Amino acid sequence: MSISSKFCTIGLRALLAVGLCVLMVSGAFAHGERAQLAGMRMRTVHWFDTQVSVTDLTVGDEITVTGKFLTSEYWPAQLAGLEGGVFLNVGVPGPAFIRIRSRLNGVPMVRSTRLEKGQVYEYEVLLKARVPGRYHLHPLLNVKDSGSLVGKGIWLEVAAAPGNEPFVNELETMQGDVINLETYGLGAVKVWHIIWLVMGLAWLLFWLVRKELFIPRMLWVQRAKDADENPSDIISRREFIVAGVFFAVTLAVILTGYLYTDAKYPTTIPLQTGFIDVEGTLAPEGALDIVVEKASYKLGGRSLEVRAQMTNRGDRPLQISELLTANIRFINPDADQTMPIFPDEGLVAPRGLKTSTDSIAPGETVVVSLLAADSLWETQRMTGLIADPDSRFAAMLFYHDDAGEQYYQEIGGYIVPSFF
Ligand SMILES: [Cu+2]
Repeated sequence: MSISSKFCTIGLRALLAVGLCVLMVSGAFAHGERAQLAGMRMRTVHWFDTQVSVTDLTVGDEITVTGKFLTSEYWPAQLAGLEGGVFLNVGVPGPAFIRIRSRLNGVPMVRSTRLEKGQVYEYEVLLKARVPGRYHLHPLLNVKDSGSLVGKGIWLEVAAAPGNEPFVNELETMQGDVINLETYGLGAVKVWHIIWLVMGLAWLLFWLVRKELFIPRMLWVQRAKDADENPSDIISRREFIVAGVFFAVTLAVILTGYLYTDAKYPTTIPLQTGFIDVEGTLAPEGALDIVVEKASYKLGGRSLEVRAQMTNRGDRPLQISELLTANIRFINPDADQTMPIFPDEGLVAPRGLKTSTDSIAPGETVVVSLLAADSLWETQRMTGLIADPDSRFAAMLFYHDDAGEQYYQEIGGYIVPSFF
């Protein structure tokens, strides 16, 4: 493990860790997707089929991000679930795009929603490029009290508009005015900043001139207390009047601002906060019963081994093609067909999955051993699994029948770490 990754995994969280990792890790994954706990990435949201309509665009161009996710039944108990509030978004460093529209299973996601575990949701987010640059864009769910759960990132290249034209974000209000949201209301923002800066500075100046900021006054109060006097007596009449004037002016400014804005914009509606309902769909499970018997994570072998009893209840043979967990795809190279692998798609181990059984015949019950092995376990910092106080795993298993029908379902269970 390199020094940089050690620094990042030791447990320095929040800004410090982000700052360090950004400085020390190569630019490729510099915004924290690997910093999330391995168990959390495996057992919350299984993102798959993530695609963008275009990867090279110029400022003002639109781009659609589409994909699907399956919400895990193995959601960690200590983590707030999807029932409390979820907002569909994209993760990109800075306000580089604007979101024009987003849908979850066809329902507009202008507000937050609540989701169920064990359901499949299909999303679509329409964005418009705003700032030139190279971005790693992720679909993500902001989950109330849990934070952001991110899907696989895709690199996008945004070029400046011809002639460096500034970005325009125009829309028509209910009154029929066309406004540019990039500049709308900026004057008022500036005026309010100036008003409060002036007020704050004046207040500080009054006390600075008297050389009576915090420490001297604290000492005065201490001295008065020691001498058994009333510390409140140190507030002079002048100080009292000045403080009263500041208080009155502050209230007057706020009230004036409110009344002025109300008169200037009589027709407004408040920001909307309610939840939007969206129905999930069930995963297209084939006629395959899977009972996980044992799972182990081998640190040295950088592999996850799952032994499961599988029963084919259908009338067609089934073949396992892929295991997906924590956004990493382990593909069975011997499978006749797999889910599509997109050009430049990251986090794919094309030969990462080995199965002990080539295909499961109709009516057959076999114990299948699945071995998902790749250095991605290490580079994606999944090694943290061994330090999880709740050692469980979850993954998606993709399989198909001999007619080419694709199925998938979630598997999961307890996992035993192995150091050898
Ligand atoms: Cu990223």
